[in-house]
Amino acid sequence: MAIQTIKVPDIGGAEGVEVIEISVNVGDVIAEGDSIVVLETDKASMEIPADVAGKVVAIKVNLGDKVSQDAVLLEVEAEGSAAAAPAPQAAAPAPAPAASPAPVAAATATASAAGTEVQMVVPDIGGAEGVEVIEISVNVGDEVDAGDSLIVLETDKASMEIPAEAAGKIVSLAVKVGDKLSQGSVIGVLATSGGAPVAAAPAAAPAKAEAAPAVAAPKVEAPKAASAPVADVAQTGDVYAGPAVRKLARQLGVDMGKVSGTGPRGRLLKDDVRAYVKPIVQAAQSGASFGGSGIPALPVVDYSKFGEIEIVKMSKIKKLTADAMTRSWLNVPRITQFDDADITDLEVFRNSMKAEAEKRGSKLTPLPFIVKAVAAALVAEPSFNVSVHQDNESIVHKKFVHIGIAVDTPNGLLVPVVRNVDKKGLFELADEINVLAKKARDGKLTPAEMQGGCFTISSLGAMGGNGFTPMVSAPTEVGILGVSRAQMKPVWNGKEFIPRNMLPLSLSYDHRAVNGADAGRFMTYLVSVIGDLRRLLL
Ligand code: CAO
Repeated sequence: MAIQTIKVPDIGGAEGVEVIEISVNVGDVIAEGDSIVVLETDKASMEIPADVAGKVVAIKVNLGDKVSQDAVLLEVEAEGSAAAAPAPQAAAPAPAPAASPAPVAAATATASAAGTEVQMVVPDIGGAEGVEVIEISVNVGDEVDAGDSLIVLETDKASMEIPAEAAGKIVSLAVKVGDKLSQGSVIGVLATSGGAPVAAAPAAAPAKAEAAPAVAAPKVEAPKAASAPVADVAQTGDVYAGPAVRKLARQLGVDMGKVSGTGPRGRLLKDDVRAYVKPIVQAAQSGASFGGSGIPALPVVDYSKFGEIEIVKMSKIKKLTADAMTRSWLNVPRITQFDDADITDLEVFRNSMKAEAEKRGSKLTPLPFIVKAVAAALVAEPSFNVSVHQDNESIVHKKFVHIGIAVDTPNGLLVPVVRNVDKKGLFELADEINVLAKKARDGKLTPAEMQGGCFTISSLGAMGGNGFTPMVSAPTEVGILGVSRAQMKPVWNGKEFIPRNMLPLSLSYDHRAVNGADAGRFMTYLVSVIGDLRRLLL
């Protein structure tokens, strides 16, 4: 078996660079290009890749050692090398693996001044082409100092920050995460604050680039000038991590900002990322529903211990409803307000219209009246016809009035949406509700017929009850009106109690979007319209 050594390659002339991570153990089988150790200066960290595949038989450095070019890092029993002569590269200064383009310290963004605005471009990055943008460290409008990181690029083996060459304000950005950049690619425009940028000036950085041929050897010791780019920098924003750790975090979808680093000076290690992910995976595998908000899972219960049971699968609609309700419950701070509407006159009018309705084939229940009154209230109180925007910083104001009607079906709850209710008459609404309710019960509603609602009405009036607290259909709707069973009640008119037909209403709303005063106005207006339909004409 031929034992080969892996040495520190050309690291741009840096001397006494600290070993901060040893990524392999004795006995590990490594492939060419695998990261074996991580070295770090005060400005940059770099992974040293294996230039030989095989089994690690000895590790020749310890954490904290200071190494320079040609220092021996590992001894490897090279793959398939039983009878082979020692590979020449084992003794020679380690050449760079072709697969890992060099993160080369190079000139910072060159700029062409146009007044005080300069274009920021990718400097010489050692000939690497199509290097991925993994982070954008600034936003348009940000003030930056010379040397502040603008973006982070990453190859398979290295990441590098591209710093601003001058202080100023970011005017525009021309790149996004995932873009592939090469030398000269435009990053954006900077309005420099201190006159012309110093881009063309620093000789140190270009010189560094020239000194480093486009091979895989990582370069360190970025020039100290403010405009100097930094090769393989590990500190990005608040996260201090090497490229392999960043890659692992990205693959697992981990937000590195949430992981505590246990490496030297708080550096994030692969083990830190794994330790963060492990309990989440374990909780998911145990069948627990583990919400992003850290909601404790419900305990598993064996109901058969208490008596005979039968387990029946939920219908698809019931499962979707369960998910939607849980989402709403967890995301929407819901308030429910109660009131009674006097429908005595409405009922007199409705009964007077029954014969006419029957003649035209319509069924006139109290529901179309309530739908029409809700539409009028949404128009009169536009602060209620809104949704919280997904950016959680804006409110969506709707210029249309579409109302969902909760329909009980054998398969579960469905909510078809009646569009442009404010523009429709009572008979038209009654007919449309009947058609949609029938389609719902027959399982014939299309997805489009259940989308776009501003508000829902859930009528349990035919079944009974004094009131309930309906759930808001999040995120698209802001409120829902629960309608319970109308009853004759004694109402004080200032002189005496008189019998009135009172309809209990429960208004639930998303308190992120609507405040109590708006809801109070909405409910008062709604009750007044239901109580006196002539108000619809005002
Ligand atoms: N008080 C007293 N009686 C009422 C009433 C109320 N609030 N609402 C309806 N009624 C009466 C109707 O007038 C009708 O009586 P008549 O035939 O004598 O006129 C009877 O109850 C039956 O009405 P209906 O249910 O056929 O019609 P509707 O227009 O009231 O409701 C629909 C239609 C589709 C909403 C309803 O059938 C339905 O599915 N409701 C269930 C909604 C639901 O499941 N909500 C819970 C969702 S969870 O938030």
